[in-house]
This record gives sequence, C-alpha cells and structure tokens, in this order.
Amino acid sequence: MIGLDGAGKTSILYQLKLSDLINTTHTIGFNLETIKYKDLFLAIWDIGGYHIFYDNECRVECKEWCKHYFQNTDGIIFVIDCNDKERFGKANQALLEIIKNEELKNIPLLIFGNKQDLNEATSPNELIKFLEVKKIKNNKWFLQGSSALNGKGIKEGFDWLTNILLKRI
Ligand code: G3D
Ligand code: MG
Repeated sequence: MIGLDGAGKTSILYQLKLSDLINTTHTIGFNLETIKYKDLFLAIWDIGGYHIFYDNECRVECKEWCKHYFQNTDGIIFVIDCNDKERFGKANQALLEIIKNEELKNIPLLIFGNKQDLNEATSPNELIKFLEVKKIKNNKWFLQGSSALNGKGIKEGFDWLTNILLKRI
C-alpha cells in the first residue's frame, strides 16, 4: 500500500482493522498489518509516502530496500487524496514510478480515490483524467472512490482485489 503522505493509507487500514485485525507489526519505516478478509489472510505493508520513490535523497537506497518487499507482492494498493488536486501530478508520477518495478509486473493494482466524503473531492471519473493510466500496460487496474472517514467504497475495492487474488491461488 502506497501513496503520497496524507492520502489516507493508515485510515483505510484502520477501517479494515475494525472488522478483522489480526496483527500489527511496526518496523522502521514500514508497518505490516495482517488482516483476514474473506478467505484470505492479507499481509499489507504500508510503505508510506511517495518520497521513497520520488525524492532524490532516499531514492536509490529506498528503492533497493523496497525491491525485497516487492518480490513477493501479490497486489498494489495506491491511495490518492481526491481533495488535494494540487498534488494529482505528483501522485500520478509516483504511481508510474512504482509500477515501473519489474517485481510488480502482472499484479493487480487497486487505486483508491479517497476522501470522497468531502464536498470538493474530485470524483473517480474526473480523477482518471489526471492519471496516465493508459501508460499502465502490465497491471490490471481498478479505480475505486472511497472514504476512510465513513468507510464507503473500501469493501468494494478490497472485493475487486481479493477476487483476483483468489482466482490466482
Ligand atoms: P497517510 O497514512 O496516507 O499518510 P492518513 O494518511 O491515514 O494518516 O490520513 C491523513 C489525514 O487525512 C488524517 O487527518 C485523516 O483523518 C484524513 N483522512 C484520511 N482519509 C480520509 C477520508 O476519506 N476523508 C476525510 N475527510 N479525511 C480523511 P488528520 O487531521 O489526522 O491529519
Ligand atoms: Mg500513514
């Protein structure tokens, strides 16, 4: 799970936790949440902000580090704050940067257009115009509007992702 800081990653995980939290492990820079969702045990790495991939200071080191996690990743969840239009460009660049990784080829990509509860939030249909999703060739993707505040859309997103994962098992 990745996205710009403040997008709502931790809040989305918290919504899931309310139902079926198994375990939380805090590591340096990474949080691991183990959640039972339907018949699956999901180990979700909240790998924090986009700077891991985007800022020059930590880019090389962090990228190398992330590769170890990516190797056994079954899906990507990318969270976008739909109320933060100024950073849509950055979110788009971060997304493209992440899916460039060889290790993440062919795995499903769930994009949460989060904070839909806010009046000014960009709708998923509008958001799609800001994201260069046509450049995504190697991943099946799905954009789901969500609100980590009231929980709307989160189940729908995870249903899409876990249906694909279950088919692959
Ligand atoms: P991150 O883990 O991606 O960095 P967080 O983001 O989950 O910490 O969320 C950042 C801030 O956005 C938090 O507010 C959180 O409550 C808020 N937020 C997350 N999801 C939603 C949402 O769907 N709707 C609204 N309205 N707010 C949301 P604070 O004030 O604690 O910084
Ligand atoms: Mg967080």
